[in-house]
Amino acid sequence: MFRALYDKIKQGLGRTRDLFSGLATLLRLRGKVDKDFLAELEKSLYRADVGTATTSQIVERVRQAFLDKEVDGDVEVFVKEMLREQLTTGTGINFRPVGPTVILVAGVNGAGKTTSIAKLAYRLKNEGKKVLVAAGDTFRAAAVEQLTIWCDRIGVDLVKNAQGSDPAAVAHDACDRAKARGYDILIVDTAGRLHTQTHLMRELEKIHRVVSKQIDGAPHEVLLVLDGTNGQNAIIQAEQFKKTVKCTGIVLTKLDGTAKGGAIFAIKQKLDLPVKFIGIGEKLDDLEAFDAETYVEALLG
Ligand SMILES: Nc1nc2c(ncn2[C@@H]2O[C@H](COP(=O)(O)OP(=O)(O)OP(=O)(O)O)[C@@H](O)[C@H]2O)c(=O)[nH]1
Ligand SMILES: [Mg+2]
Repeated sequence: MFRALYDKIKQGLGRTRDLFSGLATLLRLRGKVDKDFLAELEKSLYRADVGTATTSQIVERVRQAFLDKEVDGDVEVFVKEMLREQLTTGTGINFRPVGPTVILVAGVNGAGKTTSIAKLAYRLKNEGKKVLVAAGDTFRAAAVEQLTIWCDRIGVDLVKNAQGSDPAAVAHDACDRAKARGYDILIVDTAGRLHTQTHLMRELEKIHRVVSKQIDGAPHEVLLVLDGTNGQNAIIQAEQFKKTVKCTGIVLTKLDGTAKGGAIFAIKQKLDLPVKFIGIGEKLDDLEAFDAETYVEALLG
């Protein structure tokens, strides 16, 4: 089971792995750690898109620990360990012991919010949870229909209203229903928005507020969906989102279609939010709980 998951993530990260292959090869060399080695290490970390801060930190620590020493695989272990340490392993969803756990999902247009919600609903349903979804994107034409198709396919219930209606009202109704009918999970979709669109950011705050009045401690999770193909450019957007709503974690999507998976290190460092899930494809089972050790092993193993 673990092996199958590892292979799947490894395959999903294929293009990023290509970018990390220089680093992987370097770490497997045996001999003395000298200035050339350190320069090469710096170059390959940088090329792998892990970000300047992480790169300098790793190079410096390797220099301190290994300069002029003969090494035999220990640098490889050391660097992998440091990369792992940079990433907090996602704790997954923090479930409430009683009553519905509310998960609000936000992000810019096309980041992969709705698809990730479908994948998450599918995953949670398979774990035996009673899942309700709220079609809080009443803005984009066909958004409700897209979510309806997904929910029908998965077999989970959906609360929706007409396009153009108030998304906070949809969230409100969904909370009522989740409480009344004993759902374990309520996942609220939202329209894509840019942090520069003040009215839409206000709307997101409103959804947040309405949900918090309906259910104790809600939203229990606010997942920010970031498009992995944007690499480190996703960071600025995320910083702005964080200012408007308190986020609890990140879903990093589309890692299967990009070589920019190394940006996860910079994302974690700059945002100080755990990556909770990664998207590695368009199918329902292409969302994986993020695990730092598996990720680093998949990049360099
Ligand atoms: N390859 C790949 N494609 C993905 C992944 N996640 C989402 N997509 C695709 O990205 C596109 C946009 O996904 P949506 O889920 O509609 O994105 P959204 O954030 O809800 O978009 P808006 O509601 O318009 O803001 C779709 O074509 C998805 O199939 C992923 O992990 N891998
Ligand atoms: Mg959507």
